[in-house]
Amino acid sequence: MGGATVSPWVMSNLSFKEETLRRRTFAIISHPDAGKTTITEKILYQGGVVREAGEVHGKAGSKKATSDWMSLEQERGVSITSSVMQFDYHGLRVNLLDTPGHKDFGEDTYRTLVAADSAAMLIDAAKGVEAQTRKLYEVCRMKKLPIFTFANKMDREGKEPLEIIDDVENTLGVKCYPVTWPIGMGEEFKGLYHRTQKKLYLYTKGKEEPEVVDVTGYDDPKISQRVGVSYGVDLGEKLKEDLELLELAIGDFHHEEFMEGKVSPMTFGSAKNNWGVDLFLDLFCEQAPAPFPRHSDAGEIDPLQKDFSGFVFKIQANMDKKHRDRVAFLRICSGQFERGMKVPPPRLKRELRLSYANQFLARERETVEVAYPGDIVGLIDTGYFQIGDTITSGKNFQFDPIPRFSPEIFARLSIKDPLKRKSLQKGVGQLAEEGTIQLLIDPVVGPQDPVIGVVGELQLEVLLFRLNDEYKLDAKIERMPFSVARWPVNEAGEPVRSLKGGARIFEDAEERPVVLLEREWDLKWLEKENPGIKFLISGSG
Ligand SMILES: Nc1nc2c(ncn2[C@@H]2O[C@H](COP(=O)(O)OP(=O)(O)OP(=O)(O)O)[C@@H](O)[C@H]2O)c(=O)[nH]1
Ligand SMILES: [Mg+2]
Repeated sequence: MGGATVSPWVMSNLSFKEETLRRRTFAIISHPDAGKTTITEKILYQGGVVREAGEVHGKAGSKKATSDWMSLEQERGVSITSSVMQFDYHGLRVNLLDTPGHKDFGEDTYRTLVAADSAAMLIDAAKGVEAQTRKLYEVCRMKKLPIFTFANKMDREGKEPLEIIDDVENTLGVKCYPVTWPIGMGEEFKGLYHRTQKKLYLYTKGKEEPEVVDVTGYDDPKISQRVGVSYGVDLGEKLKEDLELLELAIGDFHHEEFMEGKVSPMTFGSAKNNWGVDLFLDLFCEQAPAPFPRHSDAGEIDPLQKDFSGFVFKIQANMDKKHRDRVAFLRICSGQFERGMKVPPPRLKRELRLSYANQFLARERETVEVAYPGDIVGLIDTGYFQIGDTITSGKNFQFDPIPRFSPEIFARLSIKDPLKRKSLQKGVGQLAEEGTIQLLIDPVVGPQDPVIGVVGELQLEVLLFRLNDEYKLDAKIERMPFSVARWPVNEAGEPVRSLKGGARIFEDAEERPVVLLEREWDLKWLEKENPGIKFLISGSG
């Protein structure tokens, strides 16, 4: 781990309102490998949180990325689960969420986006807008999240900057507003021109700190002298041509258009070399919104209202293998959170005291005394909370439900040693509470060989790895031929336990009946055979 040493968590003299208004909570999204974890590391480094930025694909013994804390993530250099980090920057308290790009972990990424107030979209300059970026962008659009764009990997040969902008505009339908502009690319990447500051940032290989040069504008002849010629092209002239075209094509920047998701402020750089990351962060600090009102079944909830409220968007088992604890991640939406405060717990009659709350730096944690809207705290949880739970200190209401994905891949888990069956059930049960795998019981076999449903193939791999790593269980999986799971309910919404047509009925962890089917087509048939019965895509509606 990159040495999380500097604590951002100090008591301040600011008022509740001032504290709330200085919160900025954002998620980094993109297709796998665009560089999310790498830029997260560099941002934490800029924020003074880690002294040395880790490397994502660290060889044994070298630095590891702070936000990829699971052992499988560190081994493979792939993010599997999203990670929460806090730091102070330019007087703002930033909550940063690194997300996995792979579609098999998409559910985790979608939920994390619900907890953010804005998003940063990374584009690999060589690849342009990739499939998963497009999907995640659409989720941001639906959630009305303002989006920043960072075109990464300028140290590699890639598309021309105007081409990248065209790609973003055509594929995603959002206008780009570049604040910096790259000069050269790949081996010949010289630096960035900052359009509003009228400054050149010149980078040298092996050095993070740029040389900063004041210029009169993009047409300053000084630029050509400094950046020279590459492959017979005068890079200063090229900058002038690019920006002349750009100035014609884009109008002025309006903050409202950004907030409405019509324009995405954009910067360029190389996360790996830490080039342009500070300029991105400065732009973020200038433009990113403070927490805004959140929609609920009791109307809009203003962050500045005094009653405390928040929702659980993520549950993580075994963050600390030694303590086997479960952490419920709570996004605070209104009011002040205080350690030890009493709240009526969801679903239970008894009051619940929120005693053990932590702020996180990926896995590193620190006890929280107070937290404000926009903050994300981890509640050490013994099983009270579920994903989507709203927690309030005032009158009861529910924030909008968090979408669930329906599993499409099913397998039976077994373990050779009969003495370990109980631990297998327990382990799988705990991991299933995270909500990324669905635990099902075959009524014929009973709980001993649990059936699991997942959205993506890689989740099966992660499950086996974690059972081994976190529970020392060497489980085997046997694939089952199903691809569809549905929760049958009658018109009153009550679970239905017998169906016409001989479908296989299993039970989920809450003992609700679930039908598993081989094909989507079987579902149509089942619906015809059982009129009046609704087949829901998840147990929670
Ligand atoms: N050349 C170059 N490589 C980069 C840059 N940024 C990231 N990389 C490399 O790209 C690879 C993927 O980076 P990650 O940060 O793990 O990507 P990610 O988006 O977090 O990937 P997932 O979490 O799996 O979705 C790593 O090998 C990085 O070293 C860059 O600016 N230039
Ligand atoms: Mg990553």
